Amino acid sequence: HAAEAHRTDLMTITRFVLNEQSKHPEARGDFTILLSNIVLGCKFVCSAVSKAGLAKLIGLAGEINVQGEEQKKLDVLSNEVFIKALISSGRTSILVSEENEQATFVEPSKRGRYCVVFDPLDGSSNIDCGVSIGTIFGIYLRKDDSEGTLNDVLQPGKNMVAAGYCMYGSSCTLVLSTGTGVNGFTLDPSLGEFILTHPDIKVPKKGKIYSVNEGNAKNWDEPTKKYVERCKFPEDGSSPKSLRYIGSMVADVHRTLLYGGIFMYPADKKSPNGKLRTLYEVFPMSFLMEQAGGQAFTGTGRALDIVPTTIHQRSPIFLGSFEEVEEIKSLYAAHE
Ligand code: AHM
Ligand code: MG
Repeated sequence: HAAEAHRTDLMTITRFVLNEQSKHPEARGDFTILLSNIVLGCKFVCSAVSKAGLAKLIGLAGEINVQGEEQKKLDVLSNEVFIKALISSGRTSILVSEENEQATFVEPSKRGRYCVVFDPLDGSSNIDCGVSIGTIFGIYLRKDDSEGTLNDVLQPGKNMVAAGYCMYGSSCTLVLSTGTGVNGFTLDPSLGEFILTHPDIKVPKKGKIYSVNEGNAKNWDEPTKKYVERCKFPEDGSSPKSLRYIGSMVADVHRTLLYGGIFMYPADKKSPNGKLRTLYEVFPMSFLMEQAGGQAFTGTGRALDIVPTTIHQRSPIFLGSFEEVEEIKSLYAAHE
């Protein structure tokens, strides 16, 4: 018989995480509450991003909104929404946001076991032309004996208990890993719920796409130059790879995750640590890529092994399909 017009058994993100948690009898539901606050932030940003063009139009009428406040920039607004939602969850101790110079220490009465590192609106230079942007987040569990200090977030990425991103694109997609694989959820705007649409995402072993800002090529090191040269002029007679670069990490990584290939922001002579931030850009994306069966490499080692010393430090990154990252690793090994 024809497929049902309406699915009646919807796997929402909350139901999904509750199911996962029921496998851990010690779980107290704290993670579910934390995640639902992150989801709230994502829904807010999704709605604000989709109205960005209109907000501009309204802004033209005097730059001041009905409450008499000046229009806040979308990235500042998004940051405030996430900070407030995370604090009010009562499940966090320390928050690190790309938008804030200093970490936020939650007041004792509202503290919980988790620490969240995030970039509330990554790729914000793309807002005004309507290109996909996103939120990136990583979650640590506070160390047992800790009251909540910076050391709780200056932990290697492999210690994260969960990581994810939300992409504000042609649809709003949330990709999440709690350390047992990767799952993708799409916001159903009529329900206001994220529904499981991409169960158990695996990145293809090999890929035909490379993604990098080639405008920096002049300053690259030898292994990076050689890898990209091979993408264009393969030495084994295979077809050249395609180049895709949006300049919005969430969108470039999302495509890499689904279609395979490699995304890179390498070191160069001008930026010896690349551009991307270790804690809330490199770590969450590396965590997801490994959980999907791919790899993430810095040019010297496994990205998730980095022990950060400051909250806003940067790191070069090569991540994606297992075989592609294997190739760049061997080029670096040969270069030593
Ligand atoms: P941002 O945090 O200031 O938005 O910068 C991060 C973005 C990433 O989304 C993207 O991968 C990268 O910057 C692109 O940089 P470039 O323009 O140098 O290629
Ligand atoms: Mg960013």
